Amino acid sequence: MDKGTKEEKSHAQHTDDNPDEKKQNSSKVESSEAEDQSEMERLRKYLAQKLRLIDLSNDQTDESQQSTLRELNLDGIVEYIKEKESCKIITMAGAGISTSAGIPDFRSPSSGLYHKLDKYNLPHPQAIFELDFFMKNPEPFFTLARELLPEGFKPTLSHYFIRMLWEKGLLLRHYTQNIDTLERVAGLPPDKLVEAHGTFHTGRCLKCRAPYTLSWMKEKIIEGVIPKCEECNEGVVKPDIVFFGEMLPDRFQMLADRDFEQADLLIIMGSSLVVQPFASLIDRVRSTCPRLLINNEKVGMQDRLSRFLGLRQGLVFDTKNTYGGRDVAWLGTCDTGCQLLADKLGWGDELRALVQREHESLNTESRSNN
Ligand code: CNA
Repeated sequence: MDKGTKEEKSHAQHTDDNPDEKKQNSSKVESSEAEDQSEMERLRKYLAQKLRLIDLSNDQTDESQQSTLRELNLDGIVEYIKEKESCKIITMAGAGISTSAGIPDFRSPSSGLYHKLDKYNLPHPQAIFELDFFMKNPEPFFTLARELLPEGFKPTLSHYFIRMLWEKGLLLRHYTQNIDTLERVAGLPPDKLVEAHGTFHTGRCLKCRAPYTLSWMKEKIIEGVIPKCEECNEGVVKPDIVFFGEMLPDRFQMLADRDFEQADLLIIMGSSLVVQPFASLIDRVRSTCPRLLINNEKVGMQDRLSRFLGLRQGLVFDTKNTYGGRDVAWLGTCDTGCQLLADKLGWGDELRALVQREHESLNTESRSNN
């Protein structure tokens, strides 16, 4: 490190001493860099074409290189929202928007559910959400369901921020991986909501498909009984959440196809962006659409192969990269990030008041139910 700094310094001194030589050296470096770059670009296109990875007739590279944000930070996003007339925003969320409500996520070290499944004696952590395993042994899932049931949990500030985007006429759609129904509790209308991994709100018998309500399933789950169908007396009633190996709801595919290409801004919150096909929704917005990640950690980043092949896959936070200029990572809790964003948009007090009002009314409701 020291050596490098010394060498850089001595090189700089040498060229400073002789401006003409410096100019010559620098243009030599630039032209060889330009040659390297165009060689790389040729190689990239050749490989991409050979591997049929991209349609070069519609190569988006040039468009992608234009920066759509003046500043690659929260202020740049705020300025963009304010300047864009009726900005169409899509929000995408994961378990991280609900952890402050007391519902653990999957993958956070130590607090995530995957670190607490030892007692269930599973072949691997995901088995608890695998259909094949559930059919053979539904007990671990229902034991866990008791912890996850939308009972007494209140939506977080992040949920109310999403509702506020809707109230301000800016929300094109909210896509959630969460099954906790907190978006509904927060008052987001069903037509603005896509529950990509289904929901606890309803359930179905796996044998005869008879439908069941949340309150019916909840009663059984809280009693510690596996919910059995009262129609056919045989099948287990499974909440309508999507297990690994199951298809996502039709609504997901249908709306994703038309929403993402219309979006002016994508906000991703509280997800590790590892579960597919949800994670790759981030690549379905236009190549100029800014993407803001609000999360404890950077996730969903472009891998080296995609970068080399010039594929529009993954988030690019490195501003030096040629495909940068539209992705912003704000690292911290979702609630802090949403409040900060609301403050900068001039809606901070309104959001605080909304959360307070709604929490008070949920407290009153739960007192009168007990
Ligand atoms: P995940 O894989 O557990 O990732 C959560 C991400 O959020 C991680 O990157 C965390 O660092 C981050 N995070 C956690 N808490 C916060 C916070 N307060 N502020 C900011 N960032 C935070 O969860 P995903 O949602 O990405 O994975 C998809 C799974 C999780 C879906 O199939 C869900 O059904 C499933 N899940 C849902 C819930 C729920 O409904 N609340 C709970 C647990 C798991």
